[in-house]
Amino acid sequence: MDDITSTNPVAVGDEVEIEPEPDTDNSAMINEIFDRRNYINRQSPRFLHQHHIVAANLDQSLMVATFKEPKTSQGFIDRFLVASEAYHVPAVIIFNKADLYKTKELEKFQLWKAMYEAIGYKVLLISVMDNMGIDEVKTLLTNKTTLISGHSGVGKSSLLNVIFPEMKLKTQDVSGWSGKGQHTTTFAEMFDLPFGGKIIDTPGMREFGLVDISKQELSHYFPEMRSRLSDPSRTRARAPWAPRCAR
Ligand SMILES: Nc1nc2c(ncn2[C@@H]2O[C@H](COP(=O)(O)OP(=O)(O)OP(=O)(O)O)[C@@H](O)[C@H]2O)c(=O)[nH]1
Ligand SMILES: [Mg+2]
Repeated sequence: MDDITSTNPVAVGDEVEIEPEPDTDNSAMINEIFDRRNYINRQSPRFLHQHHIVAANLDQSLMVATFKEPKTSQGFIDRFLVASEAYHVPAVIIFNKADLYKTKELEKFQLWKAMYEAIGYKVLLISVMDNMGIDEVKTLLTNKTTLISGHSGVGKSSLLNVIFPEMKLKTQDVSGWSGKGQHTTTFAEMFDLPFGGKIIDTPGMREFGLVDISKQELSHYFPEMRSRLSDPSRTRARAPWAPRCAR
């Protein structure tokens, strides 16, 4: 268990044993937290020596990114992918707000898609606004437990509302002043999907700080490095970070 250094001993997705509290309406006490199959954690933004468990017992994690309003950096995506690899959660990258992309952003998308697909990640281009690519996302979510994360304002809650309108999650415009999201979703919450599966909406993150990964270990969480690590001659022949330098 992570009860020593994590800011939240119980996380969304945890399986627990509860005991109803007598003389209360719906309150119960958690008696036991069962072992986690996996989880995603990140550095606590407030206490740098502690970590925060974003969610547990996941089948997959979706990183919602965009090139516009607000831009997602490659470093942010990579740190999220490393955390997913480290804790054995398959990750998918979804670029939203395609309706706002011009030629420059579309070219960049093609470049990044090729780069991430070459190392085994699924990459989708969608627009919640134009209802584009939504069926593919639904197929991806069916009968799975999925964590959805990304910066504030990228459209995580909007995506869930279009998939399942009864959810009626609160959404809010990206601030015209800062160009950033306004942290509309404030806590992680899990919902049952009508077509089978569960989805966890989370508050937007400014940064995704990695925890508990040593320098020596880090390369193991880059799929393109793993194959080179087992073959030293290839490591020398080509810089291992080459596949991820597209900007
Ligand atoms: N143009 C455009 N705007 C979108 C799209 N998807 C979402 N938005 C807008 O982006 C803004 C932010 O959306 P939210 O769903 O609140 O974003 P979020 O990722 O849940 O943000 P936090 O809860 O703060 O983490 C809203 O004004 C949405 O209407 C899209 O495909 N295209
Ligand atoms: Mg939200």
